[in-house]
Amino acid sequence: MDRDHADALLREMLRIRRFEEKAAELYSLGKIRGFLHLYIGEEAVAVGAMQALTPEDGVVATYREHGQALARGIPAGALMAEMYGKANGCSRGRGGSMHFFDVARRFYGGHAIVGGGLPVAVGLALAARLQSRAQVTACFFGDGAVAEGEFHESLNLAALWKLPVLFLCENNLYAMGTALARHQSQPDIRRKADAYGMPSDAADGMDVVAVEEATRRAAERVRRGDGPVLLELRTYRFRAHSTADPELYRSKEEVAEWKQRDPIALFSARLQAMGILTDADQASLEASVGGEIDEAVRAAEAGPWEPVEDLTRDVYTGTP
Ligand SMILES: Cc1ncc(C[n+]2csc(CCOP(=O)(O)OP(=O)(O)O)c2C)c(N)n1
Ligand SMILES: [Mg+2]
Repeated sequence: MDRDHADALLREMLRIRRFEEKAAELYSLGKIRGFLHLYIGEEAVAVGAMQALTPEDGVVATYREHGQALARGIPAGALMAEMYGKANGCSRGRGGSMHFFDVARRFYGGHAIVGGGLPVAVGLALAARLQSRAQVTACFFGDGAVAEGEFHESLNLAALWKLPVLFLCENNLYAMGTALARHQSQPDIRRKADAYGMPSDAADGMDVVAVEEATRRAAERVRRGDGPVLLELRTYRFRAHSTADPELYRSKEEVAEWKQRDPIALFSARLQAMGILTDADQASLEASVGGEIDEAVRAAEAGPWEPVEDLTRDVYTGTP
């Protein structure tokens, strides 16, 4: 493996991990409020998949989107400030953790409604087609979203119209407290694409290289103009669903077993074994990522609150 690329993958995963650990700490201090869905354990999915996308491609994600936003290049300070509700946040402090948005980077949310991003992605792909723009729209969604009508409607239309959508299912086995096998008659998610005549694939979501390879293959296919592809990435979240979750639906042993396959630890061990990462490299990477996160917190702390006079700006109200 090319050393620079390996470094970049490891750095991106570490940035997400440290950013979220800090966010959890700030949440317990009351600096961040509302919901906070951590991606810890799933970093290889966002980082691996993002390698296959160009800046022209669109990205749609869920409320568990800190990883995608960071990997897409939205500055950590703009994300931290968003979670503080500050005006220098990427959504001007109006969205918070679940609603990151950045038009310039073609990052179209952050969607709090389960499955809500799927029709948006299909619409973006249709717009790209109508405007003759070569653009793939990558749509991340959870295993819980496959139970939603929007999932089926979106796959159907995208396949029927051969739209350039890359459907990326982050299958972490649970939708809040509901295990996949408790809500799906067919728990093999990729097979759902068969009903729409859509090609599909699956990859180990704890292995950043496997995710990158599978996403590159799928994205190339979409780019050729053959229509959408469904790619299932099998992963696991190490933390609770959100901030208030006693985790009674899974055993500590199961969580511990998955932690043996921590995507960051796995990848750095692999690089060490290949002789392209030393302990000193890892320490300097940690220091540089730590500095970036500290800087992000400073930006959030120093950021301005939106002036009260602006609070009704962009608020949609119907006329009675
Ligand atoms: C339409 C809708 N129904 C229910 C909820 C409440 N809810 C929030 S997250 C969630 C679980 C979704 O699980 P999954 O899609 O697997 O994503 P994960 O949280 O595992 O990343 C549910 C049911 C919601 N936000 N939207
Ligand atoms: Mg899930």
